[in-house]
Amino acid sequence: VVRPFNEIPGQWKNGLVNLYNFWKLDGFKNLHRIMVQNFNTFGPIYREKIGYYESVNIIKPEDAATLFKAEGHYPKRLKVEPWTSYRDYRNRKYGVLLKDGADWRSNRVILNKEVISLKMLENFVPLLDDVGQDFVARVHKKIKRNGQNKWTTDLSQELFKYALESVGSVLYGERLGLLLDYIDPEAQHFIDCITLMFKTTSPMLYIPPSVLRRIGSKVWRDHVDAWDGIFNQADRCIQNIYRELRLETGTSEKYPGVLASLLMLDKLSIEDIKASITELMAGGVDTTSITLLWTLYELARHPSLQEELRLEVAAARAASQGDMMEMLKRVPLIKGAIKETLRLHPVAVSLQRYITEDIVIQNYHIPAGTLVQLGLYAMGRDPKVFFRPEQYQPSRWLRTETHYFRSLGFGFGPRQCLGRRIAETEMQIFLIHMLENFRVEKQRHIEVQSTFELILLPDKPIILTLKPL
Ligand code: HEM
Ligand code: 2DC
Repeated sequence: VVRPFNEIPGQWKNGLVNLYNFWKLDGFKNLHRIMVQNFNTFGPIYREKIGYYESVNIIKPEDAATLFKAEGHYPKRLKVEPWTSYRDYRNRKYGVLLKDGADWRSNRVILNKEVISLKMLENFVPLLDDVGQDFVARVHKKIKRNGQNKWTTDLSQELFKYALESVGSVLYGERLGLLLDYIDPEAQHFIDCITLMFKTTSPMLYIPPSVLRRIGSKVWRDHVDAWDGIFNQADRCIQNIYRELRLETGTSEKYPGVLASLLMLDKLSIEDIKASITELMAGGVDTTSITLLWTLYELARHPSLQEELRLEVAAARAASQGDMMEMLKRVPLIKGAIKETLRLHPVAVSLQRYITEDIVIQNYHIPAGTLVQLGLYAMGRDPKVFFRPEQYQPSRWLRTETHYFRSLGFGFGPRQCLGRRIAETEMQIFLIHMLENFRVEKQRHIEVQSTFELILLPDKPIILTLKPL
């Protein structure tokens, strides 16, 4: 017999007491580890209430399948209130990230064609390949300048620039110039604002932003400043393209970028376009750059794997005579490495949906309307789900191990990451160019772990050494 909702194990009776305990455990930074602990204590399903935020948590791929079958026609995630509050406060429209219902769907369908369809890849690849080439040229130059034939550094700032340059070139069809010697201080400010925006979101997840706003708390004010900086910079980029488009005469052959394509298509209002382009630009920086940093870290820790990947890239280069579109079809292990990085170091601790129908998971009844979370970080490290989960093994994604609902770093279904295609391509191209040019090493033994700042980030700087081959 199916057991009732109220019998699901966990601590969900007193949200305020739980919030206090959570805060005492420094839970804001440790959310992912607390989730692992809860699964160890309660088993593969538990119910939880922290503050006013209530959910059922699951960890099994089979249960994830049940969850996503019940997501309905308008899949809905946990609402990140600080983000919607900011827009309400400043009277700005929600983009596809924050919209829900029919409005979300009609925008998303149009954006899908321009942003995530396979057809667009041939437009994106040459742009992203240029950025990749400029990045390695920039690293070579840094190495020449310091005169030691190697460069030891925390690459994160460089990777932020690479990521923003990549997503910018796809969105705007032109270069922002972030890989040049002297960069626009406004662009650097944009990067800093995104980091601050994520950092100030997590403490506000459990306390209503309206309360923090009323008491004039610093975290809310910093959050507003961060989003203001993001929107101002995105507005400047969007205005530039808009102006150029009006001055343009005749039709050029060149792919004009996502923004210009959407403007010419004329199916979304300008305000809707601006809102989603801003989200894409902001969503495209810390996500891919941190994933690339984790990947370089893993490659530095596994030198023979690094060589194996280098051989794959060399063979792909030879077989495709340098045509990047062709090359990307011949690097399965590179793609496995990215999946493997997202398994151990996911950007998102969890995936969530409000289910639209009653379901049964682990023999418990869960009513429609419940927020159900798949613990993505916990699942990636669960020995019942992955064989030897602690080992970084890109080849597991090529072999017979089942992949059923196991590769979920970008989410699932119609509400999955809109930037997925851009992110994957940008990361594959980065790794190809880096492996062709440098050996990555790391000093001594420093264990780096994740810390939760809305997205998962390394808890200390990752220092790597790049040596020209
Ligand atoms: C949504 C992960 C890069 C833009 C999401 C979601 C995840 C995710 C897990 C939620 C999906 C769901 O609920 O099923 C990642 C990872 C990235 C990445 C792991 C890179 C390693 C990017 C990039 C962009 C982007 C580069 C922009 C170009 C978005 C947007 C959404 C989203 C707009 C909301 C889509 C919607 O609600 O319809 N991402 N992302 N992401 N991501 Fe990403
Ligand atoms: C954070 O408990 C933990 O891709 C919360 O590019 C539940 C939650 C809800 C939504 C998730 C968020 C978590 C992590 C960051 C995600 C976000 C949806 C989209 C966002 C996964 C798991 C992200 C990083 C987007 C951000 C775009 C934004 C900067 C405009």
